[in-house]
Amino acid sequence: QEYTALKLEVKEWAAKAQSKVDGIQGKVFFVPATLRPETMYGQTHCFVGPAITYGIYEVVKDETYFFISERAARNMAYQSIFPAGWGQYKKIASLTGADVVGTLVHAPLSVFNERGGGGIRILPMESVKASKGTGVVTSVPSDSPDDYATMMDLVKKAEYYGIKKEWADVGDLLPIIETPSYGNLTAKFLVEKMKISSPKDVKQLAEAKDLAYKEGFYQGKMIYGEFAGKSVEEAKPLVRQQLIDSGEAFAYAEPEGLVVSRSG
Ligand code: ZZB
Repeated sequence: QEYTALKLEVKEWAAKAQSKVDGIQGKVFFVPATLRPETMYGQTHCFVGPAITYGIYEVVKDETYFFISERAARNMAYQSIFPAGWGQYKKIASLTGADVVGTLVHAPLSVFNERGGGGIRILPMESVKASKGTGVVTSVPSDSPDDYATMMDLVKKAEYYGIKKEWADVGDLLPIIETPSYGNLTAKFLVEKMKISSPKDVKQLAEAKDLAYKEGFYQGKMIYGEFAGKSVEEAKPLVRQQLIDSGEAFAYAEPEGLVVSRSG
């Protein structure tokens, strides 16, 4: 699985994280792995698993650090993503997802940075898998049913989740992709049509995700951004390359996928 790993720079740490990051010089980036770089204009939040343990790993001493899962750090060490030697990586801090909830990060291309006072918020998502990608997930509720359902739940139960309601509630979503069957807010359309009422409706959400991927990729047309007018299929590699060229993203491969394709 070839992901686009995106660099979301920390602007302001959550209070609970502060003591654990004291003394770090340079920039720290949350690094979500995505298959949908063409949707990055609509990132509203970045999700972590509250119970997952993450690390802050050194990329360039006193300059650049990544907040990711241990597993992702190990994988990146074998993909020449860290300048240290092959297979080498260095953890300088350990934090749980719960520690970083509320942190403000700047998300490349997202129009929601401006609405959120210079960034978007790190929020909790129970269904984040530690064993997939980087364990960090960027949220695009216009086009990802999981993200839409999670965001609605966070808004509804802000107090239960221990977050400020305005962190979750970003106002009107940004239409990015127009599709013939689901309109221009595919995820909202599918969640409502399938009567998905909670992020715990995992079976239906998996089905909605499948439909959203297929319709978006094969029928979707960009209606926002530099590639507006192009098909999603055409725009996807163009947005990805633009993010990589600007230094805001890099390629990250999921090793399981490599093993499967090598052996069969
Ligand atoms: C932004 C985005 C926008 C995504 C979208 C999807 C969609 P998949 O689909 O199962 O192969 N993701 C990445 N890592 C994790 C994780 N550790 N736990 C849970 N979810 C994760 O996985 C790839 C997608 O799942 C990624 O692409 C990411 O969400 C999420 F409009 O990034 B995506 C219809 C989907 N639309």
